Amino acid sequence: MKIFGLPGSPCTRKVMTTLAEKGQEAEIVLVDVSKGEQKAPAHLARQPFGRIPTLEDNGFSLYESQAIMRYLDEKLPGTSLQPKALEERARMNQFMSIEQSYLVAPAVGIVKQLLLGKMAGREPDMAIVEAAKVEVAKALDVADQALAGEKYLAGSSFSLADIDWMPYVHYIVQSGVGALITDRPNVAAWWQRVSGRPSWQKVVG
Ligand SMILES: N[C@@H](CCC(=O)N[C@@H](CS)C(=O)NCC(=O)O)C(=O)O
Repeated sequence: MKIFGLPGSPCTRKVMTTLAEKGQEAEIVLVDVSKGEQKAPAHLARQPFGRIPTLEDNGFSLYESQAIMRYLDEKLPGTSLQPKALEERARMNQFMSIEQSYLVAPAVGIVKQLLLGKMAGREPDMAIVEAAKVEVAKALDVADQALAGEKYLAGSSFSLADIDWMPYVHYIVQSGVGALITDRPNVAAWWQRVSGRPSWQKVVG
């Protein structure tokens, strides 16, 4: 199995964490987004939108990180990362959709201003940061409510929904606005719980 991606990218990390949960590894073929390699013809042939990651498995090629996560979970042996109970599975899907629809864009806004911008020596645009924080807070409030009395986003079991949220929560903390997490006690407890998992430690370590 090959993953065309970048180990530090959130979407690549989702796939790597899923693999680690299954006790598996794949070869990472670097696609360096800082050099624009995701827009090169060779990669566009794998991912027509010019994004990472893409999975290649024995001649089968698949992009979109959530689709890859589901494929790997269903293909590989080991504990399922998709709850059997219909309601929990539906809630897992709901939280994966929330991540794509409401969390990613503002989280990327924060990361670009506070983390990547800083690394490039640029002053952050705090108006963008503040607007993005409002949107991230909305998604985190929803998660905080769902996590009241539950250990994981889907309910009682760790699932693909948790893996899906972890990379951006990690980068929110890394961006210096970790109060967004620690101010929400259920999200904070969840983050402690999931970020200590060996799979995640392997991926970020
Ligand atoms: N919905 C896609 C999003 C992919 C995506 O946006 N990947 C980012 C890295 S996490 C990327 O390729 N960024 C470079 C770019 O936008 O050109 C997925 O989950 O695979």
